[in-house]
Amino acid sequence: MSTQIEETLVLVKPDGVARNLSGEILRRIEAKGYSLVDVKLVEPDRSLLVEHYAEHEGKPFFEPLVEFMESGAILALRIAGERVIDGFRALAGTTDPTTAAPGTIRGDLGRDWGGKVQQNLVHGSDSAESAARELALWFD
Ligand code: DAT
Ligand code: MG
Repeated sequence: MSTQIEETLVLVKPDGVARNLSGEILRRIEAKGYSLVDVKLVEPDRSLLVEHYAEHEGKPFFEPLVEFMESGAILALRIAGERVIDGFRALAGTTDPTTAAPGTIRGDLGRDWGGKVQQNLVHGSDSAESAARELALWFD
């Protein structure tokens, strides 16, 4: 197991920003012991979102997902720490906020609003390769 410091991309999605949960989400990240490297509030072009979610292109939820991500401001975070990629995914909880475990961001703060699974508050990169790709997209 590596003890190297990793970096990952976290996005507070438009539902999180609109519900004023950015501070609560940041609090959990900081309380876990991860550090903030860079932070910005953005309203990205559709092309960035399509690129960001390229792995899901063609799936039935792709279009609603991109539309949702275009619906308001997003808080993009570059965070760092040992094993932060897996660690943040654990903090976030599983994809469906209705069944995500209590104690997680999605489990405590999210739910299925009108059948919209995409409204799950946060994104976190899922591997070292994704983190490098996504940080370059959002921050470089
Ligand atoms: P995660 O965000 O947990 O990495 P993912 O990469 O599989 O999940 O999917 C990206 C986003 O797409 C996810 O945060 C919410 C949405 N999504 C995934 N599966 C979905 C589904 N079956 N129906 C509706 N939205 C979905
Ligand atoms: Mg994903």
